[in-house]
Amino acid sequence: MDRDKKALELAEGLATARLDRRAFVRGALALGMGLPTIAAVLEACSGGEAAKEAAAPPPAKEPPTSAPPPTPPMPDLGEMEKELRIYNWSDYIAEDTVANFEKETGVKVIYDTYESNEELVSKLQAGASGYDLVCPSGYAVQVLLALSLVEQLNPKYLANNVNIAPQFRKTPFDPTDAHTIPWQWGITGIAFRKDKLKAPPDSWAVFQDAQYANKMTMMDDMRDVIGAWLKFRGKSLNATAEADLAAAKADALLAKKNLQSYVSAPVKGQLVAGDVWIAQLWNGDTMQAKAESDAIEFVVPKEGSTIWCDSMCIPKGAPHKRAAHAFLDFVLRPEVGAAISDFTGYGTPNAAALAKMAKPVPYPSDEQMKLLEYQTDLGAASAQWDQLWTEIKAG
Ligand code: N2P
Repeated sequence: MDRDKKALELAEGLATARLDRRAFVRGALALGMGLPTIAAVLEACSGGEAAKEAAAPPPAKEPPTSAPPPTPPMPDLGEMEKELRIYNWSDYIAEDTVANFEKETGVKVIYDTYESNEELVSKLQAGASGYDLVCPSGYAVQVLLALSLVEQLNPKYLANNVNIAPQFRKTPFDPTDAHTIPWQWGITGIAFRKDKLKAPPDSWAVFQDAQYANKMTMMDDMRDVIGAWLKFRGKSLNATAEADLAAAKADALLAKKNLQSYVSAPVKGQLVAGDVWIAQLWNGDTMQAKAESDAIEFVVPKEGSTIWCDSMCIPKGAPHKRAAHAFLDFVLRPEVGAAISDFTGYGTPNAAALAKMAKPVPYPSDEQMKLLEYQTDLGAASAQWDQLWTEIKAG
């Protein structure tokens, strides 16, 4: 049986309740299905409610219309452990955050980094990762929840969660706020060296301009690369129509001839060194590079782009849950949250921290939001997106 047939069988199994969500995700990962696809199928089989919500900016917290069902009391987490293991995206925390936490609590922190949601999920799925805190993007949270790989948070230890801005509560991927604490939000766009270019780029078309061949990179990220080419043609970055995807593939292959590579955060060094002049990149990482070379600028292409939010959560079976909660409550302090976002260059979902930032990143205005889109359910076209990305990378 070929891969497409197997994928279809899995999706049907989920839709007809022959497979539960956990069994579906295990099978899909074993088949090599991408996380965006898995999240999309889960979304489709849940009636698409989350996707409808996610199409709009994060909703404000509404007061409950009826009394919530009684929940069993959360277990006490006991004494603070001596150690804490954190697994986070690279360059996504202030330089002294961990040291300050260690000094205050006496807890020893082991801090490792990753470059993609796929890397994170496969590490957790392999089991016994030993990590106590991780930071997936929205659709990866959904996959981890379906795999029962996330612990519920105990609000008793999170007094500072009152600082979280209403826009970042009750998100589509954690509708009851039971599992995640929002970490940073950001935007995908184009980083460039203004000293090397005749004019600043203002369109995704720049990646198809042969005069910059071998001086450009795009991110190693299916949703952002195909999404960029969809926006370029005036489509939603969640488009599923065959003709739209075919056009995106053609555009991506035209651009690929000019690219040095597909690379995400590590491109910063190449931008600073001047080996890369134009890179598809996130806004915060661009600001970090700019701190080393003032010639670096960031632009959101006129055709539009992606906005996203990543969240902290505790993997199932984490050995140091008390210390994990202590760290979350520590980073939810206004001054700690402000220091993190001042370093990363990303937006903070912490309203009290935003007020204290030296270089505040304001939430996008309604006008800017017209250019930005959250990634949502790809529906029946998910497998096609996976296939397209494979073809683009091989092409
Ligand atoms: C990495 C931060 C970007 C996270 N430096 C993208 N979700």
